[in-house]
Amino acid sequence: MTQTDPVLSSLKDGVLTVTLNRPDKLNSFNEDMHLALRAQIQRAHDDPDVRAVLITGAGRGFCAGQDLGDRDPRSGETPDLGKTLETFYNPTLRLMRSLNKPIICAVNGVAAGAGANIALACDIVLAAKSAKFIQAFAKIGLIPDAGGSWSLPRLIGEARAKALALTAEPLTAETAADWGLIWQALDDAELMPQAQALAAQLAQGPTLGLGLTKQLIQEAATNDLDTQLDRECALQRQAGRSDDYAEGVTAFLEKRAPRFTGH
Ligand code: LHQ
Repeated sequence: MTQTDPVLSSLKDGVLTVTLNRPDKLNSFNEDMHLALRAQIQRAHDDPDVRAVLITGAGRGFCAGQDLGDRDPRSGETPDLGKTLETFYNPTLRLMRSLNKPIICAVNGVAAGAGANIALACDIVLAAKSAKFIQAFAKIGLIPDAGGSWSLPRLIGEARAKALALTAEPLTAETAADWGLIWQALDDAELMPQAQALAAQLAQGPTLGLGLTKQLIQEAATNDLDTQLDRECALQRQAGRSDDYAEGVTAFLEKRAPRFTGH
């Protein structure tokens, strides 16, 4: 791994930290960064030692979306942006969503376009108070992608989602937290320590149960109550057979801290 790798990664105490690393371009996505990010999410799927993922950005930005210099319209070529989504964004979004481990996002600076929506696809989003979320698409004639047209109205309702997407107005981290778009806005100096502490806490948690919890809450977006109650039965049955359930209850009865293994 070198300083010029498009994504930096490290695995420590169960936390896979993934840093988008094109700071000169505010970590906007080129093909190499897309593939490198996806490889890290795939690693989180495959490696049992990974029990939580923390995504952040290098430098002053989190991610400014697609690298707009990558495909210059002045070349005269008609782009197929649908293909870009199918090839690059959508597989990564699906991998993040289906990962049965928590993904924490530490939004260290501006998150624009697909960069904002990649952040919102994470399970718990913390942001520095100086960070802004911008649905920048309308400024260049595009529509919200990277899952944003789905997540925005679900997180903050249609009225706010439409206004953000149609105006491309920047939203401060504090307002994003007030609206329920993200979990917390933190003082800039507190962002990484708190994000790392949260990731470490989750990585020591009952990973199987946490993964089932993530899955169940996601399924609720499309299930009716009856279906969801049935799903709770099925997944609680599974959680109840885990080593971590036995350990959690035993630790409670013995008045000590649990030692979860993730199984
Ligand atoms: C950038 C970028 C960038 C390249 C800053 N690209 N260089 C699109 C197309 C294809 C398929 C599917 O999906 C998508 C989805 C999308 O993501 S569309 C939305 C793309 N993103 C944007 O429209 C945001 C463009 N960036 C901005 O509006 C500003 O840079 C923001 C508001 C993010 C930050 O503003 P500032 O803090 O004032 O920074 P800056 O503009 O000075 O940027 C710093 C450098 O980063 C600068 O380079 P330079 O060499 O001049 O120092 C920018 O050119 C570069 N940069 N975003 N997306």
